[in-house]
Amino acid sequence: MNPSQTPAWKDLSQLAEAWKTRHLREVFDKDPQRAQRYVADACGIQLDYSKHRVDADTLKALFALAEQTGVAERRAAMFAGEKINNTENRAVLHVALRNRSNTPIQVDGADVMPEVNAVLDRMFAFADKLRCGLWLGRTGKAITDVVNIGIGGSDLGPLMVCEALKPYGQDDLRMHFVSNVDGAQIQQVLKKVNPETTLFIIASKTFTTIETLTNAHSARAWFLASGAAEADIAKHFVAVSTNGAAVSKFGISTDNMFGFWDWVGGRYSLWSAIGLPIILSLGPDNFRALLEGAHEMDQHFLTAPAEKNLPLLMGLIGVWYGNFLGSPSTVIAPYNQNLHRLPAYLQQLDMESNGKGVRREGEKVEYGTGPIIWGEPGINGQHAYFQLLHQGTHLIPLDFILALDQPGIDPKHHAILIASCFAQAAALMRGKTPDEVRAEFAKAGVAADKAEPLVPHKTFSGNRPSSMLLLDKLDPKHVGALIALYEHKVFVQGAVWGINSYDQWGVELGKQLATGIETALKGGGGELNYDASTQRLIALVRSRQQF
Ligand code: G6Q
Repeated sequence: MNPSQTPAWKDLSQLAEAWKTRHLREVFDKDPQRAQRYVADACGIQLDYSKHRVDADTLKALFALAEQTGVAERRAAMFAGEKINNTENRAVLHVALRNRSNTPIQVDGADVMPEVNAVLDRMFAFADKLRCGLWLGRTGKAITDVVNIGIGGSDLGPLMVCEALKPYGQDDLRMHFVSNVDGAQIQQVLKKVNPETTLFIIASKTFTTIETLTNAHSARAWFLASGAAEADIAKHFVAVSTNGAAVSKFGISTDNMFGFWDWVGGRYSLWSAIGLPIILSLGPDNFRALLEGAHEMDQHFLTAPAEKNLPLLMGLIGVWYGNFLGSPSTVIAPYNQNLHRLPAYLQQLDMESNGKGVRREGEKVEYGTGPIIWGEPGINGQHAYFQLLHQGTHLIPLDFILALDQPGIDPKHHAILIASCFAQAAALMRGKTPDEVRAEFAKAGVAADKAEPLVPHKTFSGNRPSSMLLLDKLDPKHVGALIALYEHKVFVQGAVWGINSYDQWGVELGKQLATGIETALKGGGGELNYDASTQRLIALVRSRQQF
C-alpha cells in the first residue's frame, strides 16, 4: 500500500495549504474550547496537543489516512504474533513480554507466554537472592556493584530506565553500564569496583557484537587477574542472550544465562531478560509495575477510539508535520532530570525503526519517512539549543515531557521546573510581535530610535508547535506506559508509510564493515577493498600505530 496514493493523502496535501497562512495564536483566539478539546488521557499520561497545527478537518483526514493505510489491521497482526518483520521472517512481540493478563499469544502455533513467565520467574528469583545479599562472590561477600556490558538495544533501554527510576533503586547496589569499545569506559568502571563484589552482565542478543565481546573479555581478564579461578566466573558473570552456544564458548555456563527470543527486537528488548539490570536495581515488584504500565498502554492502543488514542494521535500528528508541513525533525525535551537518557533512547527506537527508504515489498518510497529525533533535558536545552527552535529557520515540533510528581520532590524547585516548561511551550506557540517588542521597549523607557534597530532581533514569529506530555508521577508504572506509548507511536508511523519498522540493515552493515577494516589495520591485508579515502585513513593509522 502506497500511502501517497490514498484519497486521504490528497486531502491532507490540500489542507496543508490552508495552514501555511494560519497562526496558532489566531487559531486559539478564534476557538475558546480548543485547549479543552485537544487533550487525551491514558494510563496516567495526559497528551495536550492543542498547540499543534491541527483542527477537526486535519484530524479527520489523518484518521482517514490511518484507515486507508490499514493501521488497525497491522496492529492486530502484530498483537497476534504474525511475522510482520518480513525481511527477517520474525514476529514482533515485545507486547508479549509485558502481557500481564497472560492471555495466550502464539508464534508458529505455540503459546509464548509460558516461556516468557519462566524467564521472568528465574530473573526475579536471582534478583531477590542478589538484592538481599545471598548471592555471594568468590570470597563469600555480597555483590555491591553490577556492570552491564552491552551496546545499542542491549544498553540504552536498561540504562535509561535505571536512571529514570533511580530513587526506586537499592542504595547499596550500584549500577554501571559499559557500551563503548574505546577501552576508557570499561577502565573507568573497573577502577571503581572490587572484583570480589562485582557481578558482570554480558548482554547481547546475538553474542557476536564486537564491542560487547571485547569489553566482556577485558572484564573477564581483569577478574581472573585478581586471583580468581575459572570456576569463580560462575559467581560473577551472567549472560543475557538468544545464543546459548556463543555464551558457553565465552565461558559462561548456560545455567547463568537468561534467554529471550528472535521475536524481541534489540531496541524493544528492555522488557525481556535485557531488563535484568533494571530488575536488579529496582527489584521485581517495580519491574512488574513497569510491565503493567506498558501493558495498560498496549490495551489502550488496541481499544481506545482514534480521537482518544495517544499513540495514534502522536503518530499521525508526526506524519502530518513530516509529509505535509515540511518538518522532518522532532525534539524530545524531558524536564525531569532523571529522564536525561530518554532522548537518546527514543532516538534509537524511532530512527532505527523508521529510518527506512523502501516499503515492505521493496519499492522505493517517494515520501519522507522516519523523523530525525534529538534532544536533551528541556531545562538545559533552554540555555542552549532552544534558540534555534524559537528563532531559527526550521519548523521543529517538540515533545515536552514532564512528570507532575516524583520521589523526594521539592516544591520550590518543582514550581520553577513546571513554569519553565509551560512558558517555553507558550512562547513557541504565541511568539512575540514587533508591536509587542516596541511596547516592551517603551515600558522600559528606551527611546524609539534606539529600540527600532533591535525590533527584528527581539521579534519571535511563534506558530511553533509542541505536544505537552504530563505524567502523573515519575514511577515505574508511568515510565512503562511512556515507553510503550512511544513504541506504538513509532509503529503507527511505520504502518502508515508501509515500511518494515523492525529490521535494521544499516546497523548490520556497520557490524560487517568494522571487522574488515580492523583486519587491514592489523596488517592482515584487504585495505585495497576500500575506497581511496578509507585506504588513506588506514595507511595513516598503520604508519603511527602497531596493533
Ligand atoms: C537494536 C539494534 C542494535 C542492537 C545492538 C546490539 O534494535 O539491532 O542496537 O541492539 O547492535 O546487538 P546485540 O544485542 O546482538 O549485541
